[in-house]
Amino acid sequence: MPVTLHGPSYSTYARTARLALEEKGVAYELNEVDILSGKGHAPEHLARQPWGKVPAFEHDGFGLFETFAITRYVDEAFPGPALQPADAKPRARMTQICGIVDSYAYGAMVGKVFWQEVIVPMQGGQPDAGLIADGMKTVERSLDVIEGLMGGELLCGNAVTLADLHLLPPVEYLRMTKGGAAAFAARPKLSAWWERMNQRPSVVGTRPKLG
Ligand SMILES: N[C@@H](CCC(=O)N[C@@H](CS)C(=O)NCC(=O)O)C(=O)O
Repeated sequence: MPVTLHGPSYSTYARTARLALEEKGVAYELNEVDILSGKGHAPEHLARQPWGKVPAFEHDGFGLFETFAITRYVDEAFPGPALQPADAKPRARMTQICGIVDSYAYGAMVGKVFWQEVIVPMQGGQPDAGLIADGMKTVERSLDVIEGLMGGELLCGNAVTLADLHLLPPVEYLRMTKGGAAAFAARPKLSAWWERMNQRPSVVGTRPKLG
């Protein structure tokens, strides 16, 4: 049953899909589509993901894109520990946190704060302080809301769920920034969550190498 994930190891969304595969114990091939050099818009990738984004996923000829669809499919199609709560309320909470990451947190944490503070200087540019300040407002709100929703040692109880796997990759990049690290350290429940998640082999094994 061959499984392929198309996306570079530095992509947060691709990492979320890989975390789901690793937590389920599913063997997969990683095809490192380098979006930073424009490979996302090559015809063979556009055939998998019409917007040129990553990740895209294949299982036995079944193609899928959109990370939440991929992680739910991985959880439901393969044996291994369940990554979604069975009960309606914690399951809805999990979906809500994944939605918050998609709609608000990712864009601020990665698209604004991390990009301006880490990637722009790596490329020889000058960070835009206005974009960082704007991003930090959404980061602070996102962290407060998610910490307020936390229902156990991890985001949705004491077992790992898709909510943990969707939040962790953007948080890893956020914590590489000065303001982001301070904002994160100021949230005790999320800080303890990070320490717990950080011990998981899936998290250690998919850590991006930058630079
Ligand atoms: N809605 C998409 C978002 C994926 C996404 O934004 N991926 C980023 C990398 S982490 C990307 O491909 N960026 C390249 C681009 O926007 O052109 C999903 O859930 O898979």
